[in-house]
Amino acid sequence: MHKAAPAHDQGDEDLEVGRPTAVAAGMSAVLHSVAHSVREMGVGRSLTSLLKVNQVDGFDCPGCAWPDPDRRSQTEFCENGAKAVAEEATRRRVTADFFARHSIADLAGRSDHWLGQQGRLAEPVVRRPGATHYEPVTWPEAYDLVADELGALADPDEAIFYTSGRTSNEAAFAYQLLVRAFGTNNLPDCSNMCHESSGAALTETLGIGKGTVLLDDVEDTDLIVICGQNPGTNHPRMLTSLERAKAHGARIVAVNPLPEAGLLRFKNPQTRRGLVGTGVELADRFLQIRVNGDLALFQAVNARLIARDQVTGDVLDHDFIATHTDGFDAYAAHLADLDPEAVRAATGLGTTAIDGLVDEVVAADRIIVCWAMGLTQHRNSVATIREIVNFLLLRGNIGRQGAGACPVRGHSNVQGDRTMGIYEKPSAAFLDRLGAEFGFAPPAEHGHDTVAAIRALRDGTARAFFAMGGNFVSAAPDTDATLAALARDSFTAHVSTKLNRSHTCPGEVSLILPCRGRTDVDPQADGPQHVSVEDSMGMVHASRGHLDPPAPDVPSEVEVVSQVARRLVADRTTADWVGMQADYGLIRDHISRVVPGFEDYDARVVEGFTLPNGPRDSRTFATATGTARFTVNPLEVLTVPEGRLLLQTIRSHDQYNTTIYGLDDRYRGIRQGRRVVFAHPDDLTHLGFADGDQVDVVSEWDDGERRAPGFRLVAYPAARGTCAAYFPEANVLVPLDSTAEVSGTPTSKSIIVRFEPI
Ligand SMILES: Nc1nc2c(c(=O)[nH]1)N[C@H]1C(S)=C(S)[C@@H](COP(=O)(O)OP(=O)(O)OC[C@H]3O[C@@H](n4cnc5c(=O)[nH]c(N)nc54)[C@H](O)[C@@H]3O)O[C@H]1N2
Ligand SMILES: Nc1nc2c(c(=O)[nH]1)N[C@H]1C(S)=C(S)[C@@H](COP(=O)(O)OP(=O)(O)OC[C@H]3O[C@@H](n4cnc5c(=O)[nH]c(N)nc54)[C@H](O)[C@@H]3O)O[C@H]1N2
Ligand SMILES: [Mo]
Repeated sequence: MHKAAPAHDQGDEDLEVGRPTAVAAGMSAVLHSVAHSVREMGVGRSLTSLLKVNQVDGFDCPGCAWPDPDRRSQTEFCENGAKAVAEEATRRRVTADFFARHSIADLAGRSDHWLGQQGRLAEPVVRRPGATHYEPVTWPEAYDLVADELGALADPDEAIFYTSGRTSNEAAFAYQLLVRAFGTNNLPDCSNMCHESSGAALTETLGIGKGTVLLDDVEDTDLIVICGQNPGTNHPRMLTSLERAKAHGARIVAVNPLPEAGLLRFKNPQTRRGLVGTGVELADRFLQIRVNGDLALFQAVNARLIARDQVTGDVLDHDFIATHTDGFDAYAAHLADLDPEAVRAATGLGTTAIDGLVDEVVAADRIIVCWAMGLTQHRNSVATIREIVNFLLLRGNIGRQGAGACPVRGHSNVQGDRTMGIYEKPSAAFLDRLGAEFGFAPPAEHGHDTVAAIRALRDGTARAFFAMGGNFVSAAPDTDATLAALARDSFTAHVSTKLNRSHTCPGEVSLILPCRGRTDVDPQADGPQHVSVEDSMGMVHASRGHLDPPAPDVPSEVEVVSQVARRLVADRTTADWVGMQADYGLIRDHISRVVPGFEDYDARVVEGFTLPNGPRDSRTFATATGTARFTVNPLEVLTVPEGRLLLQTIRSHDQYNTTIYGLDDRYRGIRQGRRVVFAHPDDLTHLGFADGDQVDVVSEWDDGERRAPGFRLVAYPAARGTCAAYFPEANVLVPLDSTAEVSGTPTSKSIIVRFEPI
């Protein structure tokens, strides 16, 4: 049995549980964002930064990847975007004397919330072998140490290079070049835990691992189906688009095990009516699905569409199917055997609910399906997303105005990082172009994704860990296993803006390298630099920071990469690392020759541009057959043994992944605490518990049990048989080996658990 004690200041003595709300945003969101910003940044810095968010001459919001509208309002941000900005632009500083006061053991006992609150990292620090504390180090010494430690490895594949999704295109491209020049494709990223399942399913069936819609499509369509996503908290600006879609006559169907506030009703804080009125009803129909039921739901819908077409002949888009797809006959034959009992068991939905959705679908000429983590973090996630593609193909909902697939990305540049080559399985074509551009032979063998990287560290086949952002330890599954794996490292280095749990389990030699973020100015030898990012819909634009950095000598991410590269791989490629650091335009020039769709990048990025997208632009599909592909996906119902529930892990309204802004989850009625489990009152009764009980949550897996101690049960209108707890507190429960088929994503949304009274 693995056991994790809660961090010592993480007690939830003040926890209050109230009623959930059914409406998102409105005046309270404005007040919350202003209060939070002023507390962290002060009035002046708040104004300078918030007025520059998502403006043409400003910076891209470091919050989510939802695109910016063309005509931006003066305040193109949301409550949670404002919190993301304040988190980075805070005036608090973590300097070397902080690390003198706090030993590593002390830091390891602190909560994620406390760690993040200490402020921006301002000085590089090192932990030397056997030391109990981090101590100051000069920048040149720090870079030398990185080069010496990595250079001393017997094999480049012994190093892991992680990336989170805030890194700019320029930094990401330079970083992957450094890593490949060093000699490995060990480039796991947060995407492995996020939309990898979407990328895998869409690449196979549509020939591109990205969505096929633009903002205009979402705002002018007939039906939007939103599955496994909580936009009111995680993509609040999407609610504005949904409101516009409704104004144009669209209908919205929400598919979710929880009645999330933002899906049900929205008061747009950017309009007067939204500030004072009752807001608009968003979802016209809510299907409260059982966790992991979506594959069955889409199969049931698709089977009904095919059956209705057999009667009327006008439900399916026969021309589209004949011209642009393959595999329809096998698919239709497979669905003919669909077992209604299996559908009911998997979805928890009755036939009326499913028939109702089918009626909506048949009435809608143009349909968009949006999804996020509720679909991607299950064992059958790739199959589920393939099934959504089947659904879209049946009625020709790809490559038409107002129709298509819309995986809604998380981190603000996670899609761009992948486009730039942050990928452990790069294509041969990409490597060929990269090698030709820089006169070297990149390694061809595929590298480790996140889970494989943890295994390699655990087994000792990898010994060094370098992170470009993120918080690997708290984001990864199986926290105790990940902590133990990282602690075996001979060397770790984290390029970070804020202190986090990953810094508290150093390798033998360990560095924390502070860096500049989106909001900071970035002066280099050739003048002030801007970077660029790609949003969830493949639109690329520039981002310029305006604020003073935490300390004058804190480098940009590009500078860190360039300094390490000059010491580690200077003679291995033709890259001019000094020149690229002085002028990021040079990096963009390289990108324009290596990455398709980025021609004339440096000039075009000023205005911004949209990347080409075959399925969307011209119904061309770069798949194995050159057509869009129907796929047959076996339906296996995830059965939960008696006395157990299916746990999903979610974000509160007051966090950004592992960064905890505060301890409230306003829309779900939670205040001043995070160790809660939401479950249906009848399920609690059935299991012999009641609202308010304190329990340990225990997950069950082939290799044994895992325990998350000290949670309060909250009676909540969750789908029957399911429950929910917050990420990252519940990550100890996610078994390392429980991953999605094909994509390898940890199954953070379907974990079998039981409760034990304490
Ligand atoms: N403020 C804020 N913004 C963020 C983030 C943040 O932490 N804070 N994180 C960013 C990142 S990296 C990402 S990836 C996104 C995440 O955005 P979301 O995917 O919205 O985030 P989660 O909280 O994981 O929510 C998952 C949703 O799916 C539902 N769900 C769970 N299981 C199932 C299922 O089996 N079927 C269906 N249909 N629904 C299910 C849950 O009830 C919940 O509503 O947000 C990004 N934006
Ligand atoms: N159980 C469970 N686990 C999950 C999920 C879940 O839903 N459930 N979601 C998964 C998902 S979708 C994701 S995307 C991952 C997130 O995994 P990560 O991206 O690794 O985690 P974050 O919490 O976003 O990383 C926060 C840290 O990034 C650093 N940082 C912030 N901005 C910058 C910057 O501009 N530059 C640099 N260099 N550093 C910066 C700060 O030091 C901060 O502490 O977690 C995954 N883990
Ligand atoms: Mo994510």
